[in-house]
Amino acid sequence: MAVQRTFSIIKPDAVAKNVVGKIVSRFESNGLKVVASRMKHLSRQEAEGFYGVHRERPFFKDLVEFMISGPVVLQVLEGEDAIAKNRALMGATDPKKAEAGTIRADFAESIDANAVHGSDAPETAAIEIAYFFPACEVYAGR
Ligand code: RTP
Ligand code: MG
Repeated sequence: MAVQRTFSIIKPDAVAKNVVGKIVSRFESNGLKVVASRMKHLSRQEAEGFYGVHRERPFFKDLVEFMISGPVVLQVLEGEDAIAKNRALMGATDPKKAEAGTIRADFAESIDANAVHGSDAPETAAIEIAYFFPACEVYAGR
């Protein structure tokens, strides 16, 4: 498997619970390296644009409201098989269904307040990274 980059958001619930370091530590101890990082309180427009693929879904409005309810941590993670690896570390979307030991099982409250976002494919990772980080703010991991 090749080295990949994936886009991560530590969502407002996890920032409010003060578990940013614990979550980043899971990335780092599983072979993912932080190569870009910024804290930001998203505007409504930014959140709607980011989650544009979900615009027609019934949960879209709640999702946007939640994502702008407080600051988030935006990061690019780099490593072997980074996209699938991050998804595995995150666990299922609904924390009640997330495997024990995953980030969502350990830190998420609900399907809305579910602690983290991670890209689901190489194409979306590239789009999501570029949405928040100019290339000059993403640093080589090795
Ligand atoms: P994410 O994009 O945040 O990494 O999560 P995901 O791939 O596991 O889930 P996705 O289907 O992309 O949905 C994006 C976010 O929308 C919220 N959601 N709510 N109430 C619902 O049925 C529902 N379904 C999804 C979640 O916060 C999910 O992370
Ligand atoms: Mg998704």
